[in-house]
Amino acid sequence: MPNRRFPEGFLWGGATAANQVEGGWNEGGKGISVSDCARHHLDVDVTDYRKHNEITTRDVEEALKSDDDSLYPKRHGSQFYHHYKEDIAMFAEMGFKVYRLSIAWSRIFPNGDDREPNEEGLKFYDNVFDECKKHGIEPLVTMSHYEPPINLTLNYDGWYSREVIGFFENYVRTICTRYRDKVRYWLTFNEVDSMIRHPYTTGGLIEDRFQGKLWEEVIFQAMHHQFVASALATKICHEIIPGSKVGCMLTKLTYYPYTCKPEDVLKSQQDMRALYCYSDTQVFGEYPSYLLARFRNKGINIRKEPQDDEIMKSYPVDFVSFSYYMSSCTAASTEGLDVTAGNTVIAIKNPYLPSSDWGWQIDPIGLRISMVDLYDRYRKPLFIVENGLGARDTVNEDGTIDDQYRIDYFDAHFRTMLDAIEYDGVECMGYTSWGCIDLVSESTKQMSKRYGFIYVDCDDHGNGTYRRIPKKSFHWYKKVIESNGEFL
Ligand code: BGP
Repeated sequence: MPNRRFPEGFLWGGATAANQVEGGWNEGGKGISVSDCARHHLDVDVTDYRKHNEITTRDVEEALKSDDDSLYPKRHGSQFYHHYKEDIAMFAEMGFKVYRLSIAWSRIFPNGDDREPNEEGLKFYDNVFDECKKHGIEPLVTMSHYEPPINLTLNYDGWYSREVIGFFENYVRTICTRYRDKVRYWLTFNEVDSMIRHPYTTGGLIEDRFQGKLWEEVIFQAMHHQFVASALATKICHEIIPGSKVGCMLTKLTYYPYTCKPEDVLKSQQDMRALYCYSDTQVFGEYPSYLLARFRNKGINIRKEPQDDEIMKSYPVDFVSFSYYMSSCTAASTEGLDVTAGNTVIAIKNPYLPSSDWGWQIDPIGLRISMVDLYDRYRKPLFIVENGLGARDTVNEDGTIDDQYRIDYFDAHFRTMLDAIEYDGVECMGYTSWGCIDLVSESTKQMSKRYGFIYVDCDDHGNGTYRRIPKKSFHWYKKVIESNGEFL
C-alpha cells in the first residue's frame, strides 16, 4: 500500500513575524515598536516566562535612550530586512507554497497615528511580495504580531484606548489597498489571547500606567477593542480584496485533566474555555455567555459603543488559524505536583511526555486532539500557522547542523496531522512551521532558542555574520513538501 499523502493543494510553508526576524528597526523610515524596546534578560531562568515579560514605563524610557542593540535583540532580528531575497529563495528551494509573515505597523505608520503612510515601508513589502511571487509562494500576512508603535503606548495607553481602533483601520485600509493584487490570505491579530500573557507586546499596555484600575479589566477592555478592530479589518479586507480570506489566530494550548477526579476534569474544562473565549468571540461574532459570566463575577465592566455588537456579529472570520507547541495538565489543586513554567502558563508536568529545554511538553497526539476540538467547535477550515521545536543548535566543525531532534519532532506531528485530516475528517488548509528561519524568541528574547530549518549565524547579543546555513531538517522538509507527505 502506498504511503498516505496530504490533500491536493495543501499549503506547506513556514512562518515568521517582522518584530522577530526583520531587524532594520530604525531603517527605511520605520518608527519604534513595542518590541524594539523589549530587553532580554540573560540572567533569568529560561523557563520563567513571566520574568522575561515584565516591563515598566521606566524600562521603555531607558530603551528609547539606548542605542545598544545587543540588549534589545528584536532590533537586529535575523536581518531579513537586508537578506529577504536570499531567504525567500531558500524557502523556495524547500518548496514552500506559502510564507506567513507580518507587516510591521511601525514601518507603515511610524507613530501609529500619522496621517500619511511611510512610502519606503510600503515599498519594502512590495519587494517582499514580488519576491514571493517570483518563486510561486503565496504570502499569508499577519496584520499585527507584537508590533504596535511605541507612540501608541506612551501617548494613548495602547489598545486600552478606543482611538487606536481608528488608527488600526487606517493602517489596514492602507495595506489592503496597496497589496490588493499581491496578498489573498490574511490574519488579523497574532494569538489574540496573548494579551493576557504579555499585555505589553500584544496590546501596548504597561501595568504601572493603570494605577487604581482593575488590571484584568484593562486587559479585557484592550481586547474588546481588538475584537472590534479585527471585525472591521475583516470587513475592509473583503471589500477591498474580493475573494480574500481572513482568519483569526489563537494559541492552542491543550489541557488534559491530571487525573479522572471530577474536580480535575472540571478544572481542565474551565481552562480550555478560558482559552477558547477569544476565538469563540471572533468566530461566532459575540462574547460567549461564560465569558460574560466571568466579567460579572469579577466585577469587570467593558466600555462598548452601541455599534460594537453589530460590527462583531457582521464580520466574523473565514477560517481559524492557530499555534500549537505543547499540551499541559491541569488539576484543581497543584499541591505536591511537579509544576512547569511552560510556555506562558503554569502547568502541571505530564509524566508521559518529554519536554524541551524550555519546559514545553512535546505532544504530537495533542495536535490531533487540538485539530479535532477546533474543527468540531467552529466548523471552519483550520490553518496551522505555528508549530515547531525551539532548541539550541550547534554548528559542527564541518559547518553542518545535525538537528535530527527537530526532524523527529516534525515527523511525529505531521503524522498525527494527517490522522486528523484522514481519519477524523478535519479540513485543514495548510501548515507553516514557526521560525522557518532562526529568529529572536518572543518569550526569552534570545536568539539561542532556535526553530529554523535555516540557521542564522548570530548570538544572543547580535554578534555574528548573519550567514544562512541550511540545517539537516532543511533537506528533510524539502522532501516532505515535494512528496506532499508521502515521504513520511
Ligand atoms: C508564539 C508567538 C511567536 C513565537 C512562538 C514561539 O506565541 O506567536 O511570536 O515566538 O510563540 O515562542 P518563543 O519565541 O517564546 O519560543
